[in-house]
Amino acid sequence: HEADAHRTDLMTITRFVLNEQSKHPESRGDFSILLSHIVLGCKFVCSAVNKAGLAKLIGLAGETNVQCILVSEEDEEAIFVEPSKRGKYCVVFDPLDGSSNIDCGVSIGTIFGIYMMKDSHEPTLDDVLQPGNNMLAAGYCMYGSSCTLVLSTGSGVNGFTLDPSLGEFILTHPDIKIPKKGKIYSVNEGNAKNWDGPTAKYVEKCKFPKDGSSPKSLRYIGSMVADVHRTLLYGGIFMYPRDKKSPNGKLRVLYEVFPMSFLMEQAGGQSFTGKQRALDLVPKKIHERSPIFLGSYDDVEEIKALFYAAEEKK
Ligand code: P6P
Repeated sequence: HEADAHRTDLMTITRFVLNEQSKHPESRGDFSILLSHIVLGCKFVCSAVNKAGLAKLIGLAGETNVQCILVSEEDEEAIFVEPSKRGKYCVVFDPLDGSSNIDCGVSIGTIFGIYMMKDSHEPTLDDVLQPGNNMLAAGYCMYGSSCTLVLSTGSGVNGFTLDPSLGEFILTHPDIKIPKKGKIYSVNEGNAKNWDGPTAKYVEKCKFPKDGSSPKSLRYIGSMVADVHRTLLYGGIFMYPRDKKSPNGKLRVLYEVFPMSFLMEQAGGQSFTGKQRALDLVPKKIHERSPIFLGSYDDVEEIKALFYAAEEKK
């Protein structure tokens, strides 16, 4: 039967990654091996998180390392892989973003980005202090009612859902495109007292539109992966602005802002820091923060206009 035929022709993330690799005949497969290790890590975290409380996550010691530098939100210093196991890629990641939400069952996630080393000599921090434009791939895995992995390797965005009976991620959201405009704004209104002018003006516009349109809905989960995933699928804007207490906002450039900005642009949206296109940022420190406004193209365009108008008045 037609339905059964589809069931046997499952597009798994493994097949998807290998299909991508076949588009680069010169590649030796290191990138596919790296992605498959990241996918394995996400499956491991998914099973641990689903045990309603994290057992101590022991490291997944991979035999063949194909990366040379690892930057994790959990580690103050970058991790340099030992020379014998060194590859040509660098991975920046937040292994469990939003982990303060675990106890109340709110969706949390892993966020990652992949760079190619600048040159194949001794790796240095410069290999990860690259602009977001240089990222080769980015993605997140959301641990919620289902385990969903959203990935881009530079030619669009695809979503995969873990089928626990197979232990495989199956392609469920092919070629995700974010709606050009949305009806949702997502920000922690509790910081409103300390917002800068353009942010306050934009949120005011969302709540009391002057053009007679209906107000936007506020949705804020306080877990970046969940807020961004909803924004990607339903449209709208997600913001973590700067404020008087945190002049660079709260979210980290390398493993929160860049990967989510990469995905948004690949899905037809955009991502802005209040000053510039987020992916144009060049980080100077591995745990640097930046304000962020990302989501539907037209919604971000509106807040950009308010920031640029405020610049002009200075
Ligand atoms: P606030 C979670 O702690 C996190 O890093 C992101 O996942 C989330 O978007 C943000 O912080 C929430 O921060 O200040 O609104 O609680």
